[in-house]
Amino acid sequence: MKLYYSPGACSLAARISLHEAGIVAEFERVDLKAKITETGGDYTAINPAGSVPLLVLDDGTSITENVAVLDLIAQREPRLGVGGPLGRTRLIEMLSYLSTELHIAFKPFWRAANAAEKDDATQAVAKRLTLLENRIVEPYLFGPDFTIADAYLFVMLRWAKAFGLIIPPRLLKQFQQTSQRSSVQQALAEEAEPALHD
Ligand SMILES: N[C@@H](CCC(=O)N[C@@H](CS)C(=O)NCC(=O)O)C(=O)O
Repeated sequence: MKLYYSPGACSLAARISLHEAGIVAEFERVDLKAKITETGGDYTAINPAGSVPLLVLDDGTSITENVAVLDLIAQREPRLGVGGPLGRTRLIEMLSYLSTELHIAFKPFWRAANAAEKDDATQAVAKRLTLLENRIVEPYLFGPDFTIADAYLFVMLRWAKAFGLIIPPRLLKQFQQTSQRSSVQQALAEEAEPALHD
């Protein structure tokens, strides 16, 4: 497998999950502004959407979108998913919320937004973190077991810290606990480059 990534971007969730699953993968960095890969490839020819993550399977099949990439990893290593009859549904419900609500709410921080837009974004992120704070089972989103959704949440809590946003206490506990996992420490060391995102 090969993961196209940008340091500290949402693709970090896939890298953490691959390590958690014990899946050996190659990693190729993408300059998201220039849309060039570290080996000089035209990234838009590889992924027309131009975004990371992109996971290329051993047979050459490409998978885009965080929700799909993370779900694929959990299907390969069910320990990273949620058990029970509605387990996968609950997991996709959470991943979709993280992707379409929380992740999107951070977007103004990445572009040259004005102060009013950043205030609106701060409130939008806070509202979504409050919902998750009320929903987390502790210490992880679904209870004692770490899932792919925790990897995704962790990446966005890192962004929240970097932007000086307030992280509610139960989510902070999830962040601290997740930070200590060896998969996370390995992934952060591998991505120890200045950019947090694009
Ligand atoms: N819909 C995509 C969006 C992923 C996304 O926003 N990735 C960011 C990095 S966190 C990115 O690649 N931004 C640069 C761009 O979209 O051009 C997904 O959920 O995977």
